[in-house]
Amino acid sequence: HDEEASARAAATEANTGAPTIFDKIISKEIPSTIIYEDEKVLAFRDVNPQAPVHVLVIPKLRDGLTELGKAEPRHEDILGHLLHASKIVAEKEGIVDGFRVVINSGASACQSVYHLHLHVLGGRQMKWPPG
Ligand code: D5M
Repeated sequence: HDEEASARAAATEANTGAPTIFDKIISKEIPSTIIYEDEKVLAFRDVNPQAPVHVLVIPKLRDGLTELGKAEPRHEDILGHLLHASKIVAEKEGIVDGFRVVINSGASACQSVYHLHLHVLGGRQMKWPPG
């Protein structure tokens, strides 16, 4: 329970709307392994993979989307674009026949980076319910 409490505390601490590490990944100041990129989104491998395939898909422009729980009607287009980009990533990674897309929103979900991101996971049998 200590571990859970500290993950939750770190997630709360991180939720400031300040720039995140993903800005530096978008600007390529910090290297990442890019799987897919277009004018609106960037997809790159997660540094702490939870499955053989674990890719993050993010909007290049955060535009207030620190977390899914902050989504507004103006975000509908980018939200759809991110979901479709996740399918392109799954195809490119050879897991389109079985994959999972996860969005952690907020401290209770242990979100740690406050720039919306979709986790694309696959390459193994996924379990349900998730933790
Ligand atoms: O997921 C945030 C994810 O971001 C977590 O799985 C690690 C990943 N991460 C953090 N820093 C990096 C860098 N530099 N490259 C790639 N991936 C990174 P959350 O849903 O917020 O818990």
